[in-house]
Order: sequence, then structure tokens, then C-alpha cells
Amino acid sequence: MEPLASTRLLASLHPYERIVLASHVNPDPDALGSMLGIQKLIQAEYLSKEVILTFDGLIARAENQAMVRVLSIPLVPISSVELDHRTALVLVDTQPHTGRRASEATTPVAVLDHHETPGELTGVKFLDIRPGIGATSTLVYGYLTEQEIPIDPRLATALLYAIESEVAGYPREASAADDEALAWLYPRADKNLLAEIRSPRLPQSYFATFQHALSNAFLYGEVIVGYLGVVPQPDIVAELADFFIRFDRVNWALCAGLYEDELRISLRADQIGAHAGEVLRQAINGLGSAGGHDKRAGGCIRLQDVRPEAVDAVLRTLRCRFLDHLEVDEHRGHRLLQDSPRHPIP
Ligand SMILES: [Mn+2]
Repeated sequence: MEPLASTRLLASLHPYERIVLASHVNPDPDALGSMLGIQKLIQAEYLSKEVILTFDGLIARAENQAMVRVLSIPLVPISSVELDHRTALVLVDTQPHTGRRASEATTPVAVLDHHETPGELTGVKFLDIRPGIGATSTLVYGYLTEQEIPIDPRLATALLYAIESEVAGYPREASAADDEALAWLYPRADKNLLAEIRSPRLPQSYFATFQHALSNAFLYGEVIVGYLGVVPQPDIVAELADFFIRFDRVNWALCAGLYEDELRISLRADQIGAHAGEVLRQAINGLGSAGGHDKRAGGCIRLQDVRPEAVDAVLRTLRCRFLDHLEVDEHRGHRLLQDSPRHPIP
């Protein structure tokens, strides 16, 4: 009989003293939940191995910060960790060649992910990539179940929130395995902690970004394009794309925001078969990196020049390529909202 995936993963890590878990830049709940679950898996098998959870970029979204805080997820910056010969790098919820920075030079020992593979992966001992699954945390939940490792309320909360936030869009991109995991985890999760993660307090800059986005959103047929200006944190670009795609007159939402010297881009489609990841990859081609799923994609363009006219030029190129690809006439654009009339307060 073929050994279980979880058993093969554990075997691949046997020769190493230290395991470093890493995910994509600006880790999301699925990345965090997956790392926490894999740490538990490794430590149940190998008591003496040190398992280090890392992050690259920022934990920016208020919900994600709350997840790290209320679940006390121990994270260190990937740049502070030495990846020597006795250390195994394990990638979760990401893959090599997807625009990570600090750990890209090291070939990982293991890769667990549910994104489509951008290219051929060589030299990786353990690979489990399942684009049919809604969340990497579902895969990790499966490993813990295979190895009959108990899942405490803290880990159940992490995995539950990871999966629910990852498959939250409509139409849902979730498999039967995701739903099975959610159903098993729900009674075991700490519902107070879960509520605290789901509804964190928000800073003033959050509302200011919405205001900027709403007044700079343009409609081109069934496409909405929103430029958010300089954003207080990069994750808000994805949040605004999720917000705009709910508009009942559009099928596509493209948002971009400037964070430090990077243009962060988020694309949403509302129909299955949209190939958003591929559409964004083509629009960004040569300018930066992009990746994603069928209905959701993200990308990043590093800019040499962040003066407004230079940023505008890059945005224009991006918008033209994107609208061209969708065969939408860019001269048909008009503002989402005209100057709104002032209503007297009664
Ligand atoms: Mn994921």
C-alpha cells in the first residue's frame, strides 16, 4: 500500500534538526493556520526537532492581526532565520518562484499548496499540490487526522478560520474535503476567540482608503477598476476588490494600491471559469509577478519611480492590457459615483 501523504512528509523531514515553515508574502489566515497545523504534526512525531514559524512582509489585515494575537501564533521574520544544511525549509500555501523574497534562494524540502503550479518544480522531496481543494489548511487538517493527532481548541479555531475565510467568496471555491473539515472543526473551535478574529476593530485609515477607492473607481462595461492611492497596508487592496465585485453591474473588479515602492494588485471575477490568475498574469507580464485562482488573483509590481506620473503610466498599461484582454473598450469608462448630492440631516 502507498504510504500516507503525511507519513511521507514526516519521513522527508527526518534527516533535519530544524524545520522552518514559510508561506507567501503577507501571510493570510490559510498560511497561518497551515503553519500552526504542520508544526503540531511535526512536533507530535519528532519531539526534539525545533519548528520555526516565519512570515515575510506584513500581517496587515485587522482580522489576520487578531488571529495572530488571540491565538498567540509565534512568528519570526524569515529574514532573521538562517537556512543552513541542518535546516529543512517547508513551504505551505505557496510554491517556489511565486515572488517570495528571503527564502526564494533555498530549495524547499517539502511544498504543500492548493494554488496552480506556475512552473516545473525540481529538487523538492515532498510535493502535495491540490488545486481542487479550497484551502491548504484543509490539506493540513487531513494530515493531522491521518496521523490521529489531537486537535485542541486553539488549533481547531485557527484551522476553521483559515478555511472559512479562504472559501468565503461567491460562487464558493470549496471541495467536499473543505466542508468536511469545517464541520469537524466547528464544535471543537473556541467560538469566543473566533468571534474576536472575525470582527476586529478597525483604524481610521481603513475608512479613508474606502473613501479614496470609492471616489476613484471607474466602470468600463462590466468591469470596475479602482485605484486606492497610497494604502496604509497592502492587504486592503484585496479587501476592496472583494467589496467592489459585489456590485450587481460588474463581473470583474480590478484594484490597485501603492504600498512603499510596490503596486499591489487584486483581481476578482464573479463567474466560475474566469481564470483570473491567468488573466492577471498576462496583464502584469514582464512588469511584476502574479498568481491566483479561478476567481481571485493577486499581483505585485515593484516600481523604480513612485512619482504620481510614473505610477499613472504603469497603471494605464495595466488597465489597457486588462481591458484589451477582456475586449472591453476603455473609452467607455465613467466614474462609479458622481459627486454625491448633500442631503440635509433632518
Ligand atoms: Mn490558501
